[in-house]
Amino acid sequence: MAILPIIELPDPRLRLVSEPVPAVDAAVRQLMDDMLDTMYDAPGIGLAAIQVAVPKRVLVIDVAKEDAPPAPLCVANPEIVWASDEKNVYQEGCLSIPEYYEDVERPQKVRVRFLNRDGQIQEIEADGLLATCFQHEIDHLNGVLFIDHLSRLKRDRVQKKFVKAARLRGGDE
Ligand code: GNR
Ligand code: NI
Repeated sequence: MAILPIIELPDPRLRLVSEPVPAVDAAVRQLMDDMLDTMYDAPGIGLAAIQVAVPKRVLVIDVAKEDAPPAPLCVANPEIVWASDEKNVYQEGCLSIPEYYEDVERPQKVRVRFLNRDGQIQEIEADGLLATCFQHEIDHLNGVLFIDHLSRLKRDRVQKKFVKAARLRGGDE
């Protein structure tokens, strides 16, 4: 059990394209478990490995309501094999862009194929918040952040705010 530090904008590692894992071995399962601990601690409903500075195509999700039992999903090498034409708007946030929230439009439903924690191929048809979360996390694996789906004005404003905050904090100390 380990809570890992979460990297934040403007850390350039958030822009890396993560590498597929060759298989779900003990090390990948350990990473998934540490990511779940980190996500629940934050708290968040999803986390991509690059957010804990690991450039592998691994993510975890749990969109269960607070009063419901936990429903963790451990995902490696996900592929969106189908997306609906219908779109949905959710107010998104990101643990790597703290305290910033904005509406993002994405396909309402997606079918995702991935390797689960047992290394088996699994497919899920996700709807609503789960579909949004899968797309947000898969974006991270490709170096894409939710602010990339906003207008350039909004994105530049957020980027500048975080660059300035990092400078005041002592950026690369
Ligand atoms: O905790 C999170 N909440 C959230 C809300 C709406 C859409 C996406 C998310 S994911 C986010 C955690 C995170 O940054 N995952 O990468
Ligand atoms: Ni995020």
